Amino acid sequence: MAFMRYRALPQGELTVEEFRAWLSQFDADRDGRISREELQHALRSLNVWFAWWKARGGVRTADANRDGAVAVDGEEEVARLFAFAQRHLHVKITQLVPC
Ligand SMILES: [Ca+2]
Repeated sequence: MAFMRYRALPQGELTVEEFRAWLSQFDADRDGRISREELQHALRSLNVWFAWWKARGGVRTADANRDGAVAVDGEEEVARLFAFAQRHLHVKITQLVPC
């Protein structure tokens, strides 16, 4: 794959929609789902340590329907991954569920 520059995760407090927009750029095969490999790229772009290990944990936590990936356009799986990011990546989130 060619070297790509990704949009950075916005600093400060994030909404779910901002998180989703950031996440969707890592959907390399455009199937609407973030696989473990794709999540690993996302975490690497944040210079997260142990990206492989955290990507595995993130998908495991967020994959509500157990299809092995996180649905980017689904409410539940993105919300779960968002909660995971908040706990493990020290990402600040304004609200978990958009009003
Ligand atoms: Ca994908």
